[in-house]
Amino acid sequence: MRNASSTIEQVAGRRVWDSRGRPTVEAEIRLASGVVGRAIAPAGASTGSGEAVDLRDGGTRLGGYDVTAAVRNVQDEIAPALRGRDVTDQARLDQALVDLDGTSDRSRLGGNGLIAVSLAALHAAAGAAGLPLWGYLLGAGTALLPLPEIQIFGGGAHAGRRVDIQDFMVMPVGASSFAQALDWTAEVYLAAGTRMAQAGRLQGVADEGGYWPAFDTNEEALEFLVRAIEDAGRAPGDDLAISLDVAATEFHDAGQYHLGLDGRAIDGDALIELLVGWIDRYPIVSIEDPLAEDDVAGMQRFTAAVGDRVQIVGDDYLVTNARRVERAARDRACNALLVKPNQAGTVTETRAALEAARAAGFATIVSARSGETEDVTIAHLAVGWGAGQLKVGSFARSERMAKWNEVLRIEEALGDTGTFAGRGALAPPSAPAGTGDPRGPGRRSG
Ligand code: 2PG
Ligand code: MG
Repeated sequence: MRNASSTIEQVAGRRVWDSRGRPTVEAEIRLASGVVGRAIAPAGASTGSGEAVDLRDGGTRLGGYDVTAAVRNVQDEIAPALRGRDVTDQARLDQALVDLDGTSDRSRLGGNGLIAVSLAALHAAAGAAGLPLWGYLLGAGTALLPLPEIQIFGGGAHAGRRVDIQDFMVMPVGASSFAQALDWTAEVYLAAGTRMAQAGRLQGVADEGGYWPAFDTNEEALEFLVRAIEDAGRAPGDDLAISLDVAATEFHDAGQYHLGLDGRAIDGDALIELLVGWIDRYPIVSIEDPLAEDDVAGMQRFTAAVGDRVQIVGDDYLVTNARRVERAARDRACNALLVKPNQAGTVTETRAALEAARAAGFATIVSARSGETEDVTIAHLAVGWGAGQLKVGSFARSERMAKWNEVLRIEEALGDTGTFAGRGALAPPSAPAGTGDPRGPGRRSG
């Protein structure tokens, strides 16, 4: 017999607003017991072509970004299909959503509505169990607090293409707790802002709260980042390392990579050479989407060149898809997965991609989108699934800080029973002797 307390009584959709001032979908699920689960869909700007797609109204109103049809679909189609179902059976619930949509890219009902409903169901299930979401997902497992990946300069599609590289980030690999990792990051963010101001280049922030990248070259941003870490009294590479999201799909066209800032177009091999040069000269531990999403041969060459010393993350390339992860593992085309629930479309598909990554020996990074809200679900997923790493954007703006702060609360609740993932969360798991440790060679003088 069905457990009445976990039976879905009502599913509601509502239009709310995201961090770019665009409409997005919130879903709310009420159980027979009165427990309510709620979640809001985020939205990307540099999206992979294989992602579940958001349903937007189009036209001229609100730039075409309105979501009235997606909200209506939650109310009119999804709600009746879920009413009376057991919320604790997430896999069946998600399958019902996928079947109801009927498309491979979730374009009929809208990936935005689907992920909001799927995550709301997960929240309701945790609520029915009387547990915080992270605890519901973790069960009896040991809790791992994620190594944060935090943007200091935002570029690419998040900053009007002011610089080509999308995210210049730090990872506090030497910190001994999540709280300390944030302390160090706060000092670096402050130092970077001061340095930008002194150089007359402080022009506000990009979409994810990182400083607007008023640089003359892509590499200058790396220089500034290393200096900001030093200004904060920290050791680049040992305390805080650098990570990049190249988001190369965004500036790729017909086999050429167009570096707008440097005023030249280069082929994949030249881009690899450029990136490997940076890895040699700067304390870079992680590079995301170094080549375009369909440049598998390039990803393979890059992984063969540096996959034993840096983490190579597939975002647009893998789009949180288990089959793509399996293929990438066979192809040796990267060694880590960026996990974005709204790329997959449902919680179950997201989890499947994470499991596929784990089975392949890949590292995993739960990630926010550039369009976000106060929703903190990903903080819970990162801990509950033991992902090891969490990418949220910068250290400013409350849609970002809400997630960092939520992990602080979780860390406090865990007390001695939680372990900070630290440097060990990065791929590759162990660098071969002779090539140094996974943080790479560090910054060379001269
Ligand atoms: C990414 C994300 C977050 P977007 O590319 O990793 O930085 O950006 O949400 O625009 O895809
Ligand atoms: Mg990315």
